[in-house]
Amino acid sequence: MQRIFSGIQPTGIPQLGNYLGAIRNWVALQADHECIFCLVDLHAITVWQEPEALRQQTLAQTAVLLAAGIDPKTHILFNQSAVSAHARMGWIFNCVSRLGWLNRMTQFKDKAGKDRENHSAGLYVYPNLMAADILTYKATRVPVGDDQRQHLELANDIAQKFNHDYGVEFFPAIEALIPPAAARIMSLRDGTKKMSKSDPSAQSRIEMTDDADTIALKIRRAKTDPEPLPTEPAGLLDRPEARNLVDIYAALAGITAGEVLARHGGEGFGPFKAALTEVLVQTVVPIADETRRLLEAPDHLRAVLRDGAGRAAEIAEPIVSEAERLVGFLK
Ligand code: AQP
Repeated sequence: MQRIFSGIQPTGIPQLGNYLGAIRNWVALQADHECIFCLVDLHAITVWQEPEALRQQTLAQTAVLLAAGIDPKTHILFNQSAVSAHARMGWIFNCVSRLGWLNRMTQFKDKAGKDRENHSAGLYVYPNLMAADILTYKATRVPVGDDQRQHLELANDIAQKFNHDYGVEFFPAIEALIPPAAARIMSLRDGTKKMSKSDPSAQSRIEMTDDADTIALKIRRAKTDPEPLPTEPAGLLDRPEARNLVDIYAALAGITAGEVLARHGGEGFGPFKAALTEVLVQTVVPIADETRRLLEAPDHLRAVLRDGAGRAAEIAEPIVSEAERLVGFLK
């Protein structure tokens, strides 16, 4: 059985893009993989987090993941900082990875923008830590959204360079599992920007704890253009907001964009948004309700994470110790 590692940052409430691009896929992969799911709090602090908010968000994300169907008994769910192997392997990889490789990472450029000098060094070396997260477990498959493709290529480069430098076949190759539909859900306010849990505007995203009224309001306010929906996907090419809403509908209903347009092409956005709200409510509201119920028992959530961290450390410790020995650290 192949081992999967995947992570999510506790930087806010998971949004629809996290769900359709990652979490939903994680739930399905549990059937035939050994899965390690991680709330990556070390990554979260690469940008400023209020300490108490970070703790609360870690618990809230745990609740959303459980509500969405993650099984913490058969698989492993924990927060990254509770297993020191990540930081140790991360440091080794900081020394294996090359500045030239990091300079090419588009996510850093997007997040840092023009104000590059004022961002943390952690944000810059984030992809090295991400490689460490995966390779600390010698995981071979990583389910992620399309935005993480470049980081996984870098992780493979780091693994290969480590193996080459130390003359061993220690780390395996990693395969990205990117869902074909819903690979990238865009902001409801700007169809050229990805939906993000830390976007300052809550109107830009559907949160996985939103109730039916909130969802309806956000979709009613979602940016669109004045034209009716086209009848063919080609008609969506230069209409990013329309395309995003069609993609969201398609991903939720498990059909293609072409099939959505076969049903709704020619409609104005009023009726289409009503239909979209309905499929969104069907998916999001049961998860939101269960999340609220789980959040009433934070001690149970903490116990789930503690148990997961213990089991994660059992896998990670021998691998990071061997990497340290290969590097030449005196044991
Ligand atoms: N808009 C998206 N569409 C599809 N997939 C997405 N993912 C994130 N946004 C979208 C996928 O969700 C997983 C977890 O992401 P993350 O929390 O580790 O970091 P992120 O990609 O930076 O997500 P956010 O919501 O945008 O967080 P912030 O606002 O903190 O930066 C990943 O597999 C990602 O591909």
